[in-house]
Amino acid sequence: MTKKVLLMGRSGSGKTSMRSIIFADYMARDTMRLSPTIDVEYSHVRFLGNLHLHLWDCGGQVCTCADSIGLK
Ligand SMILES: Nc1nc2c(ncn2[C@@H]2O[C@H](COP(=O)(O)OP(=O)(O)O)[C@@H](O)[C@H]2O)c(=O)[nH]1
Ligand SMILES: [Mg+2]
Repeated sequence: MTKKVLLMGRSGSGKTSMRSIIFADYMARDTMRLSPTIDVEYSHVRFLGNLHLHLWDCGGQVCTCADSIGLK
């Protein structure tokens, strides 16, 4: 099964931290070093066996993000 996951929300709210901890085995303290996401960081992960997730980690610039995923 393949799913698209959009991580959207205010800059600094913890989207990239959440992605890094869940999918890239980051320790919580390592997220202190993350820099703000510009535009969209796309990645593909295989999760829980056969679940393919297309992760769209959107920056806080909502207009840019909406543009990137074709919402405007
Ligand atoms: N106190 C606290 N800090 C957090 C939490 N989640 C993320 N942070 C910190 O907030 C900052 C911004 O996180 P980031 O994941 O880059 O936010 P994003 O802009 O939504 O991707 C980082 O320094 C993180 O370490 C949380 O649940 N609690
Ligand atoms: Mg981010």
